[in-house]
Amino acid sequence: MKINFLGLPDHPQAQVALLPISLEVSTSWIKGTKFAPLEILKVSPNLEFLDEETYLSPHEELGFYTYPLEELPLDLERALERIEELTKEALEKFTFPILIGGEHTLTLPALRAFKRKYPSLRVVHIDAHLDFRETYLGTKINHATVMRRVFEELKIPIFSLGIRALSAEEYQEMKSQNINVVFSYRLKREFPLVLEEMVSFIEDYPVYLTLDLDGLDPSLAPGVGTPEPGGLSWEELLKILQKLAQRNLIGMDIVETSPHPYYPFTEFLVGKIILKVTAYLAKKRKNDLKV
Ligand SMILES: [Mn+2]
Repeated sequence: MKINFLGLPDHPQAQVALLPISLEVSTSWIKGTKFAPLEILKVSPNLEFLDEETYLSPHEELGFYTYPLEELPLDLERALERIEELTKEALEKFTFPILIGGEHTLTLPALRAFKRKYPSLRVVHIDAHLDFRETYLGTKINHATVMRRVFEELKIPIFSLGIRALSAEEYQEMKSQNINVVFSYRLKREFPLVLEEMVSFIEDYPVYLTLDLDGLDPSLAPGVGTPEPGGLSWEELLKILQKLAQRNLIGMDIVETSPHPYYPFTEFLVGKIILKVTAYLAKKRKNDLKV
């Protein structure tokens, strides 16, 4: 099945690839991330295509190509292989892939593909949870261990923001590995400083953003499986996206949306995030051309 983002035909010179990834194997509480990509694409034609801040329309400036929705294999290993293969293909054909999840586990196979193209890449991770457990419910690869696997297997430096639900054990482990963790309460108190720290972490390295929607405040993104109060505001998220887009952002994922049966707040929000980040990238490209 193919449903295009914004309801527009694929742009013949698209630079942005949207990959709907209906992965749901290990969700711990409210189910539904499997249906999120379809629901996000379905609501997206109701968004305005012009970004008011940059006054640019990313579908014209960069162009979108939406991958068809496909059923993933039920076996986790095979599903992860398929996600890696799709990401690899998107990286060959497009300059900016965005994976639309689906559960957070998909970040591991996505980054396996990104790491081959960008060996020096760094990851910015927005999440309420550290996702840094060694194992969870007896398995090593799932939404609660995914950042640990990214760090151990792929050796990718991580900067985590918005954290406010964790176990002492995973936090100690992250600290001992010198991983940057910014708790949400500190982000709120010292936001300009936190932004500076993030920028000095990414420097000019290729940077990938993994955005778990529960990193945002549930008043903004209620459609998640494990809502935690005290998350990032819309304005804080936009500042972070702007900073990343001004540097060397090369791809991202937006994961853990769990569609609400009656109110598609969170599905709209994901569409808006895609428009915002691509508008910022389009703006940067225009500025670069001017220099
Ligand atoms: Mn997560």
